[in-house]
Amino acid sequence: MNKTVLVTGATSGFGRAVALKFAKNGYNTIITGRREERLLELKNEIESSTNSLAHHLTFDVRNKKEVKNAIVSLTENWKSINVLVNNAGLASGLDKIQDGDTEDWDKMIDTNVKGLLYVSKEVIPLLESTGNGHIINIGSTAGKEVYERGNVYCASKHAVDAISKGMRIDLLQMGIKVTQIAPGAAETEFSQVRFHGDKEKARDAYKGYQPMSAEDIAEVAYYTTTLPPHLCINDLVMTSLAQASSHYIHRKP
Ligand code: NDP
Ligand code: 8X3
Repeated sequence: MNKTVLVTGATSGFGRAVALKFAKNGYNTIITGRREERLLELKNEIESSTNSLAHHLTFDVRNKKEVKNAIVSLTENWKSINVLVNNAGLASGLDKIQDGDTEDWDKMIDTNVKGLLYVSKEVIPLLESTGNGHIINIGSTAGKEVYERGNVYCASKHAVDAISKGMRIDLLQMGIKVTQIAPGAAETEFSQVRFHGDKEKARDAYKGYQPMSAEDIAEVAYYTTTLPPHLCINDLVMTSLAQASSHYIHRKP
């Protein structure tokens, strides 16, 4: 029987690539996000290009009720989840703290921290029932170091770092693996969202070096699930060769 992965934020970037990677490797996928058209398109791509099934759930991770209703709506054949990839997230704005927009702050904290918690709360019982559950939380190098203007985004990803450690401790006796993947810069829609749709600023974020791709993150996320049952990668920081830390990116002129 196929295993099942639930991926949040599957309409774009890492989440989309992760869903496709797992589907290509025989997993049925539960794909989630707010943009339903994109979920339907991805479901179609998965089912036409792999032997796996896809089921989509459209909800906003910030809305506790929507999260609960979506997970409760799963039929029995989708209720045994082996892997949860908590990926949905965003940076909104890149301002000094004194210039920050409280709307941006709410979005980041509500999505990256509270959303991850709401989804985990509903899915953990389904993971436990499989006897071999695995949670992969997508953190960031921003959860390891703080950089200028990163303030609240960095705080939200530091929270993911702490929550991942807490989950690992609390879920120990349930035998659920918890892996945090903390990527550096990767080219997705991330910077367009961060700069509120300003495509030129988004492009500049990747100028002069080769960032990672969404497929790079998907490759590594899938790898962490291929280890023997007694092994768990707890925390994995990954960057492109051009990036040494949040502060050091080697850009060619
Ligand atoms: P994208 O903007 O390409 O994708 C973000 C995904 O998150 C989309 O599918 C979006 O779906 C979903 N999402 C955002 N807000 C919500 C919400 N309220 N409810 C449900 N889904 C939501 O960015 P990435 O793929 O790059 O980002 C994925 C994760 O990786 C994020 O957590 C990000 O912080 C993290 N990250 C990104 C890095 C990068 O450089 N790209 C580096 C390190 C970490 P929809 O809008 O349809 O709801
Ligand atoms: C995204 C990477 O460097 O913009 O988490 O914080 S960075």
